[in-house]
Amino acid sequence: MATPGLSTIATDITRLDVDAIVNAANETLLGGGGVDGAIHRAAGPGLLAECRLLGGCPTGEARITRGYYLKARHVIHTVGPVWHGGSRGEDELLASCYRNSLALARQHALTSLAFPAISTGVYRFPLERAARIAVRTVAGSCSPDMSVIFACFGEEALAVYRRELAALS
Ligand code: AR6
Repeated sequence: MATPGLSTIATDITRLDVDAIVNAANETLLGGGGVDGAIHRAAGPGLLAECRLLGGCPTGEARITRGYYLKARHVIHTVGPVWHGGSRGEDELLASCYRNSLALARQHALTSLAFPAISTGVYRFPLERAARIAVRTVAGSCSPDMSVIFACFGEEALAVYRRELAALS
C-alpha cells in the first residue's frame, strides 16, 4: 500500500488543479525549455514579470509566485542540480529542492502540491535515482495534511515512481 498523501500520475503538470505546482527552473528564474517552458506558456506573461522581481534562485533552493492563468494557485520554482556523475553533491542538492519546496508550501499554508521529476530532463539526472530521492525525501518531510502528486511525463517515468512509492511501505 502506498503512503497516504503521496500519489503519482502521468500528466502534463500544467493541467493540475492544486494549491501549487513545482517548476524545475534554472538559476535565473526567467524561463527555459521543458517543464519550465510549459509552465510559463500556460501561466502567461504575468508569471515572468513576477519572476523578474525575484532576482534568481540558487541551486537547491525554492521561490514562490502566483499561478496566473494556471489552475494551480501558486508556482514553486526550484532549481535542481545539473548531473555531473554524482560526485558533486547532486543527490543532496536534489533532496534540498524537495525539502525547500515543501517548506515554502507549509509557510503559505498550501496543502496540495505537484512535483515534476526535477533535473531528469535537460539536467540529465538519472531518472530512477532521482525518483528514489524525490519519493523518500517527500515521504520524510511532508506534513500529514499535505497531498503530493508526482506528475510524470510519460508511462516510463510513471512506472519508476510507482515502484518507488510501493517500496516505501
Ligand atoms: N509536465 C510534467 N513533466 C514535464 C513536462 C510537463 N509539461 N514537461 C517536461 N516534463 P526538464 P530539468 C518532465 O528538462 O532537467 C529548463 O530549460 C521531463 O520529462 O524540464 O530540471 C529549465 O529552464 C523531465 O522528466 O527540467 C532549466 O534550464 C522533467 O520534467 C532546465 O530545463 C524535468 O525535465 C532544467 O532541467
